[in-house]
Amino acid sequence: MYDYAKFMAELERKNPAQPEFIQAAGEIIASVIDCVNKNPLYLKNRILDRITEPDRVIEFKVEWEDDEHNIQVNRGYRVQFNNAIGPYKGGLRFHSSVTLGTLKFLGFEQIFKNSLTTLPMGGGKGGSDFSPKGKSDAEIMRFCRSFMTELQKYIGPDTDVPAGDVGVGGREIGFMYGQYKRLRDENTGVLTGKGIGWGGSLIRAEATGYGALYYAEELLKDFGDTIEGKRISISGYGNVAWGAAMKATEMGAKVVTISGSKGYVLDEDGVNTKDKWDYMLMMRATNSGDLRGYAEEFGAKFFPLERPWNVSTDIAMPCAYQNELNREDAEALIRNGVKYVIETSNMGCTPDAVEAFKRAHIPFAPSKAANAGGVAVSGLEMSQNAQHYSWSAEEVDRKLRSIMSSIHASCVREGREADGSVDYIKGANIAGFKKVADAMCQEGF
Ligand code: 2IT
Repeated sequence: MYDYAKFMAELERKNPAQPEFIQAAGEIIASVIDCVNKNPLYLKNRILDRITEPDRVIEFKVEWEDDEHNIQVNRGYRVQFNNAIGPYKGGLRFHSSVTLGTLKFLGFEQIFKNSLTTLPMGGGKGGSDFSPKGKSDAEIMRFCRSFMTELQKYIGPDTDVPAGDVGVGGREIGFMYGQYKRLRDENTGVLTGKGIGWGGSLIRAEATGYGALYYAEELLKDFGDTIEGKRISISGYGNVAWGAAMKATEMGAKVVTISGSKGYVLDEDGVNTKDKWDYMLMMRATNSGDLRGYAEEFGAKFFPLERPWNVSTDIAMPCAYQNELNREDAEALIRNGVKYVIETSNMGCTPDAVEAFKRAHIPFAPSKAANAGGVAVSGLEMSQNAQHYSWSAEEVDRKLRSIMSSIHASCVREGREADGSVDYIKGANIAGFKKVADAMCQEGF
């Protein structure tokens, strides 16, 4: 039998100074421990000990030259966490705050998220402490080339398929894919999020944001409610926030906030026109994080150095970073009448924020379910590459919608409580976990 406190104390001892990994593992283990303790096969297979240890962690040096001809040194990583149900799959994050602990938390979450998508993908994550902020295109290219020169030794279309995450979009994927081909001469689609003209999938760029709205639509249905007419606050301005703003608008909701590292914008007219969405894409390309220009251009209000959680809203959708919404923010949202929280950034809410929403009976969609649309369409990109074929936007979108609805159904099936209510967090964790744990038992050690 596993004892939660004892197991977590031992995990912390083995993984010092990795608080985000401990937080992510703690949340999942809390959800699944009863199910594990009731299953003799899981106990005999020591599933919790095995699943919390990455298969492999690769750490390497990335040397590159900046525009002033100075040599720069960064650290690169790939965490190949678990391949029980398919090749390692997960994004690369380039951000100054990246540490091994960050990537272990993201890789661990990715195992269960990928399992929920219904597609055969294992869990992995990688990245670097390289900050693309303020770098020229030429500098980003030199960095990406150097990063891939080392990473290519460890990845492959049936082994490990990286993609984008914070700081890694179409441009970075292009530079890395180009270098992979230069070194290996293979057109096997070893990265996802590629350009449409060279092996990418339609709807991949939009998929995380679209998928979050499809999931939200299903969750609201559980309460006899719809997205139409809702006021939504979003944080972030990148790829995820962009896709979410477009789909929310299409569904008849109004997105009133977006945010960057310098503050947030309150746009009472709604982030609802092509010009505004294109502005977000332009901001992403320059990695500036400063939305003052948006406020000036579109006549919105800018709140320097604040987060958007004081604004009254029906649906809150954190779309930026882990732990970006804390207990105080949750209490402000609750005071201002928030009805639903769709956590769209990976582990966007702190545990005490999640607890506050739970106490207030606010339905909460966890990120590993709500944001799984991105990696799901990455999986569909792999399928298209393997067939040397590409599907229409409508076909990909239809598959994405059906995957999000099946993820929601799994969360409800495994998260139903005795009183009839649904704990979507528990549901997502148990549903994602069981498939991987069963595979590990069947495949032996
Ligand atoms: O957090 C995520 O699911 C992603 N960054 C997408 C990963 C992927 O392989 O598309």
